Amino acid sequence: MTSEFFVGVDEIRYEGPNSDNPLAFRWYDKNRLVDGKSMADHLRLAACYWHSFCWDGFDIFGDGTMERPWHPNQATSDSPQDGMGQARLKMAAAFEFFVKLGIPFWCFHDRDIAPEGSSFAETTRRVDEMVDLAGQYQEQSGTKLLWGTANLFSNARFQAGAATNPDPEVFAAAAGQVAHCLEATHRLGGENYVLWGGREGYETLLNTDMGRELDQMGRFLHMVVEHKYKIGFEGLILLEPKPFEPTKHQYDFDVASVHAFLQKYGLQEEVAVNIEVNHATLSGHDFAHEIATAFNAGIFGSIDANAGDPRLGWDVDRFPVSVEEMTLGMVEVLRGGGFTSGGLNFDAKLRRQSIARDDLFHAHIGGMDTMARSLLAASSILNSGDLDDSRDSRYLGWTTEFGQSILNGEATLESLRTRSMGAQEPARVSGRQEALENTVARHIERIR
Ligand code: XLS
Ligand code: NI
Ligand code: NI
Repeated sequence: MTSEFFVGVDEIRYEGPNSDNPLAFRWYDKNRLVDGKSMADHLRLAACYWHSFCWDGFDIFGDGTMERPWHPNQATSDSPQDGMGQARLKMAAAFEFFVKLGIPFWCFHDRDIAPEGSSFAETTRRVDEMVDLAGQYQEQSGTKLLWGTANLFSNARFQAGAATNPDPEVFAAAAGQVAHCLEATHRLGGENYVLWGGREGYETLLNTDMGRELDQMGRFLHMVVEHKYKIGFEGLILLEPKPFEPTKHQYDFDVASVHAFLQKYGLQEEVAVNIEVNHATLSGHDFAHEIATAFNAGIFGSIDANAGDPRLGWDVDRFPVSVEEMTLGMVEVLRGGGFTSGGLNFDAKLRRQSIARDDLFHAHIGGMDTMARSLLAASSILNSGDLDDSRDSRYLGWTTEFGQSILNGEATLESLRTRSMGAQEPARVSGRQEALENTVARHIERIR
């Protein structure tokens, strides 16, 4: 349709751990069977549109650094001068990238794929036009949509939130936008729909009625669920927790607070979570903890695979490189039964100085190999029983008649007091954390 953007990069292939080719996979071997399922089906990897194609490297201190010729400020005399032409050029580059990388899924915000028009009606026409084009690209390439989402945070109208805005007119604008984006996602066969509450939170209680705002958010989410059924969308509706940034107090702080919110508004059967690694870290939790919390609550959905920086307290969205951190996450994913409609989306961006066209490939190859190794290590750990056996033995007492009598309600505080009177001091046993850490390291070292 348009000329090649990533000139000089061919399709990325699996070459195995001994390959020195930097533009090849060393671990991501999509057809390799892991516990009877292909690696591709386990991981369900996705590339995101916003960081890779909409961001040109700008930060609060300076302009973009990257060559993104579809950006208005980079238009040359032979590139499209209008917003829609630029959007088409961007989409051509994006799908060229997805295909060359061989990544099975992509994700987008409505505003990533089409520039806003001067009215809601014009904006929706533009989104629709780009959705049609995306549909054609999906068909040609076989790339599928993991999820779509509405950007309810960039436009200045959302300065005080979208669903939680003090003004119902803004709520209405957000509702209209989500109705449209959910339909667009449905038309593209999207497997999930995500709501990240960008500005759903507050800065100060001096001007904020928290209870009222949460009620609004509960109502908004019910409307989303109602609309999902109305249009026959079968994917999951996912909330993406994040503790802060952009607002100081984000309502969807972490998985546990989202769960409490869903329970309060009767939505726990309808809505699940999209867990982002760096958001977990920012909330003071381990990534694996957030996954386990979601499975325990029955609301696990999908993952934004990225990484923070241990010394920076904001959402740096690096590509994941830590096999250890991701292995511990994948152990929980596999323990919980794996993904259904969710997957692993690289909500991750390049460093500002990574301005060569092939840097985008190196970043994703590293991320995909990291996730593949982590999957293999997690499967090896679980199959060996090394962790589960020692974990089970810690709880052995609960399987006895005595342990059961406590759980099934037979025992009372009173009866346990009586029992304690004659009992010996309970024997203490080692938690063996260091030994278990070494066990994990051994599995990571040995996978091939
Ligand atoms: C921002 C979020 C965002 C969502 C999609 O921190 O991670 O990128 O994933 O709106
Ligand atoms: Ni995210
Ligand atoms: Ni994020």
